[in-house]
Amino acid sequence: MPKPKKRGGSNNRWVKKPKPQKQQETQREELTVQWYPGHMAKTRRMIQENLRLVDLVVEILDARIPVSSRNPDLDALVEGKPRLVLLNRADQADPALNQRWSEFFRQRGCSVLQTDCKSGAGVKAFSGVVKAILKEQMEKWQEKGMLGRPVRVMVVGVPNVGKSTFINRVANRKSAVAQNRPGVTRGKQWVNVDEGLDLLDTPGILWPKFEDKTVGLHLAFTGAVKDTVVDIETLALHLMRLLARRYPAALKERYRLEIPDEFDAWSLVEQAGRNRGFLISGGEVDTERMSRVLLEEFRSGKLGRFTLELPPERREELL
Ligand SMILES: Nc1nc2c(ncn2[C@@H]2O[C@H](COP(=O)(O)OP(=O)(O)OP(=O)(O)O)[C@@H](O)[C@H]2O)c(=O)[nH]1
Ligand SMILES: [Mg+2]
Repeated sequence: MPKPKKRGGSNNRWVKKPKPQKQQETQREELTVQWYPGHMAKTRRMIQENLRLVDLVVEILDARIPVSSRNPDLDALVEGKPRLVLLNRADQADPALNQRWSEFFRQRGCSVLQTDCKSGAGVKAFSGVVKAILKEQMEKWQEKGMLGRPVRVMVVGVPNVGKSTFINRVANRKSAVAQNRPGVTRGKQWVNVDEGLDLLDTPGILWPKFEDKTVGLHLAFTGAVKDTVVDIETLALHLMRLLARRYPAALKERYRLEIPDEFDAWSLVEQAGRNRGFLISGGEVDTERMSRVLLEEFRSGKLGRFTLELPPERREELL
């Protein structure tokens, strides 16, 4: 088994460097993901400062990882503000689990919407839901004669979850820059939807330390963490292991993998690379290329629709 080649993320002090040795289940490489650059701490302060200007906070979660994409600091950060949870990227997540997650949040008294901002599905319901949440407050405004006061909404979430795309969908125009990589939005931006609604776009934020390593991994799988701060081959190894346990049929179909009951995740990466014809001199598999392809095909949805986390009572099963 060849040694993993190039290793990324060399200059990030938060990343524990994996040992340069064969990647096997028995010598599993640890990968500790951390990414909390200065602009996230700055955004945190900006969110706090702007809170008094808004009537409601939209918390956008990634439907594929509703636990890991929930900022544990958010409750303290937006204390008391009415909140709406969006399960975005619903088109990339397991449909049955989208339903279960929506029920989970509803049972806990949260308003929740499933959205696919790529196609716009689910977005139409947004303004009605906001009005329903703010009904009493809006009636008070009317009593006070504050006619025409627009509803102001702040949109928050982890990097790359789709905040700017969501805002563009609601506004029906490309006001906010949206791209498929984390850390695109760098400052606050108000977007006026119509005379009744203003949306505030914010840069994606994470938090200083992931208490659970799985959280960091899941955020890195989905593209909420910059790829340059993690080792791509180690990340792919972990993703391969998780998918081989949970969604083996998708791997079998896309990469023609044979997955035994007792499998070695790194061998599966190699097997997939070989089947794809990713070879380098001497017939070795280009595992770095295969690792990038696996992550890209998972993130783009080419591999299928996956939800990596179940509602909490059964979450242990997936970790
Ligand atoms: N498939 C799918 N892709 C989406 C969805 N929402 C957003 N995207 C894509 O995700 C990528 C990131 O979207 P952005 O809107 O830039 O994400 P963001 O949360 O503003 O990211 P930052 O500003 O970096 O924090 C873009 O390529 C979008 O097209 C969705 O519901 N489904
Ligand atoms: Mg953005």
